Amino acid sequence: MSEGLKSVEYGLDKIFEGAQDFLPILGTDYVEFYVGNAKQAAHYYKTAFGFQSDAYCGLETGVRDRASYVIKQDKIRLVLTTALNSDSPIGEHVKKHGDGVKVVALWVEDARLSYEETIKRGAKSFMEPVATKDEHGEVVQAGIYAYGETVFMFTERKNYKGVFMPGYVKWETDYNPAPVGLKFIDHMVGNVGWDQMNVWVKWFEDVMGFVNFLSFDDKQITTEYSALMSKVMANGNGRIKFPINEPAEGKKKSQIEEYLDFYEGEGVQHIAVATDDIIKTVADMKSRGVEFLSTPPQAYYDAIPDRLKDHMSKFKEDIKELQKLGIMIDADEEGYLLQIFTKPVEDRPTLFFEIIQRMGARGFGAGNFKALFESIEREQEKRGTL
Ligand code: TYF
Ligand code: FE
Repeated sequence: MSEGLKSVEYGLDKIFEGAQDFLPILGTDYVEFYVGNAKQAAHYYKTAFGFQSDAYCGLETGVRDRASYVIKQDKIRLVLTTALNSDSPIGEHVKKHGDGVKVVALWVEDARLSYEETIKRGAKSFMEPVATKDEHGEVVQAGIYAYGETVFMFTERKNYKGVFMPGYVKWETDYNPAPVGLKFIDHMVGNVGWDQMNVWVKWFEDVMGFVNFLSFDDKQITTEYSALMSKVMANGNGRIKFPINEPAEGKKKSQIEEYLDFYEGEGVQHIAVATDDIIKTVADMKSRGVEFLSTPPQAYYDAIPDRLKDHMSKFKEDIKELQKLGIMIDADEEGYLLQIFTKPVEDRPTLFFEIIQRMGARGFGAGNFKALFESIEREQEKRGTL
């Protein structure tokens, strides 16, 4: 049994017992992208990913330096923000990193306390607590730096009844493509530099009170060509999960190194979103133009019944149909999971999305790593970055 799966054997209660409760997190509040053209990005995520228009701020609402579009799908909220002039830090961020995730907002009961507790434990400040108010109430926010230039924002909204937050108006539009069944954010993965994974594991432990609940070393995550290491950090209730990847030496360039080169630093590599009908969700997204990584080979699908063993009786999906869409299947002690990965959603090979359906499994698809990384390498090959 691999080191990574050991913690799963301990069972539900034990995994998170080392987690601290000084930072209770209710959920992911929103993820904010800094982009070159927020109007077009919002259109893409509505059209291709099935998000719904929610809120807006920009010139029309009296904001002079930026425009932000808030879009929603079930519990997932994305904010697409762009600069309106050349001396904006938003523009600087886009110039350096391309489009990418700037802010991961965590929904908390008390933003001031979350800020104090994490700063006390060594967090670097991005924004001191600020309360914004309108006729619908008050939102309090405070932010700390995580890896690279990525920010974790504590968002307190218990005294707010309006759309999104003060400063935004409801985004009214006649263009409302249907949702594709995306429900909530399952995990968000960060890529960090050489020898930095354990630095960030310690940061999550010390500053955030998280625990390391799964680990994958470079022996497990390796193909003929490249390797990486990964550790999953989780909060006390296990609902917030931040895996951290570090490149490892291989014969050729690790996909993590490719990311670090093109993002010009550390940052969010992928956002995994959950669905409860992956076949429908992925078929829908494909028909709307989302590009997914290429399908694993026939041998991968031939091995599925063996891999699922005990879970085969519970397995409801049609393997042929999963194969047609390129969806991968993995199992652990507790159940199975179905997952698939998009190609990068920008021109730089940086951020991508994962669509995941958990059928009891709490792992990350370790059994799929080889097939997945080979598929990523086929893309690296085309880009000349392998
Ligand atoms: O989040 C995870 O761990 C899985 C697998 O570069 C994975 O989705 C790990 C590393 C990576 C891509 C996917
Ligand atoms: Fe993932």
